[in-house]
Amino acid sequence: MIKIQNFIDGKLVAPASGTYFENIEPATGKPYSHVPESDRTDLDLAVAAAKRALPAWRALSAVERGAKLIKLSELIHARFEEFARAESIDTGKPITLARATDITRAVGNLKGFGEAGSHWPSTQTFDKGTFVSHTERSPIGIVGIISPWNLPLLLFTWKTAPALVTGTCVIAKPSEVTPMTAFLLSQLISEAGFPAGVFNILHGHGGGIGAAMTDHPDITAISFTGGTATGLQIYQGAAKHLKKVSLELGGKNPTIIFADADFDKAVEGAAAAAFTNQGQVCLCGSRILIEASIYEKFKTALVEKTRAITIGDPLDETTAHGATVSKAHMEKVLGYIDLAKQEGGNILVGGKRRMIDGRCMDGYFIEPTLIEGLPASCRTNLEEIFGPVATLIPFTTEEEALAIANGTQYGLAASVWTLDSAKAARVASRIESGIVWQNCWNIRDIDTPFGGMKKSGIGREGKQRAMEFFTDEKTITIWKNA
Ligand code: TXE
Repeated sequence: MIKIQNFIDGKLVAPASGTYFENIEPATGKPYSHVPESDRTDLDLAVAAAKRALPAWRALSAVERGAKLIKLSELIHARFEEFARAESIDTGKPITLARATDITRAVGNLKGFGEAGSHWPSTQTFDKGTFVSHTERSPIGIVGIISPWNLPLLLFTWKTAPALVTGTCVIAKPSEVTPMTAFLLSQLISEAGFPAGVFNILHGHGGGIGAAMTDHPDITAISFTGGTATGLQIYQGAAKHLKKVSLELGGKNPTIIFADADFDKAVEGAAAAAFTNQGQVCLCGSRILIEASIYEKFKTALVEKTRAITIGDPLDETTAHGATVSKAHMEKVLGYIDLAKQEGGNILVGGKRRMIDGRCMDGYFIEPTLIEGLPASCRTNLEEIFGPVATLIPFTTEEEALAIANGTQYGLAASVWTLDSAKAARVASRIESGIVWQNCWNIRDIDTPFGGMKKSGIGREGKQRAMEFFTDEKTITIWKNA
């Protein structure tokens, strides 16, 4: 049984309370590691270490700080397979996906933000003749990073890398459900050259150590990715201290298929958007809106494609669809399938837990599921399910598609499938979401702003936006004829 440790002040340490809880492998339902239950004592130690480290860390140039991130990316890359395997075991996701997306992008985040430090447009100058003003940015101090379980190392690095390169000291908490790759990373931080206290990692439950981070007066900002309900709690907790927050929350994203789309690519795109990572990506397209004239043909092709998805042991190279992340989450998703039936939905394919022989016989597998026959305004079509469940909704006009697409409290992402570029542009500009993909899905570029409208979040991440979040801006005005 692996014993995970916190990383405080440059050292791997046990939690002050000495308390640990079990970490379950979702593909087998069996515990395989122990996770520290950190509390306020651990947090105070981490904050004190960060305070000591901050003056020297912020005094370094962004290039010097970035070099340490680049070194960390190289160290992870050198142990790529170990990280990919750990991510697959911890989350239940196929190892092929952990390699292609999670670890590849984690390495890319560390390298990309490491390089960005030296050339982001952090200053501006305004020359008004008699006076000139310029702005400069400085790190906001000690920041808290709270990350989720669906893309553990990818999102952990996506948030910590910009914080570190801009000169803040970090206290980061990975999800208690998937702590393993952050633990592996913590073993490389000192070797990458980070001074003690700059980058601290605490493990534990959100309601305990996560809430304590939100409430700590010396943590000046919280960057969070997770569910909307948790985001709201963090927002309220942070408000007490007037803390800066960046919240990346849930989605109920539409995939809009017009009759003039490239049919085969749209079927493939809709399936990928619905089921990648067992539907546990905030960007997943869980509502598939299909123009009525091609509804039956599209439905038939999509059902066939969904039925062909290989479900199995995440460590098997041929598996395309693994386990959902936990028993509780599996039960939540199955509960939504029951709700869909009660609301009058017709299950076209899937709809059940999948039992698998051998090593994975007690794993948390759910079949990729498509449901039709539900009104756009029912709970199944309004609430985030965050599992391998998508609904099919016919529409007849562009206006109707837009009304359905915009008819939820969320506004994170959408994809639009049509070969009419004017229509694609029109629809994209009227969709209420932070990201719209045209004839593609989940193309993510580190340089572009990332985040949601409405209840999908506050603020934007991505290269420049993230670095702005972790810095404060100052204007200095100089009277020229003094
Ligand atoms: O995530 P939580 P949960 C959605 C998805 C899912 C739902 C709940 O719909 O079914 O959220 O998932 C920490 N103070 N998403 O409960 O709670 C927690 O420890 C401070 C969407 O597993 O949002 C973890 O590190 N921190 C999503 C992180 O918050 C707290 C990804 C995320 O956990 C806390 C995951 C508290 N009071 C779930 N409570 C996305 N946007 O990608 C929990 N945490």
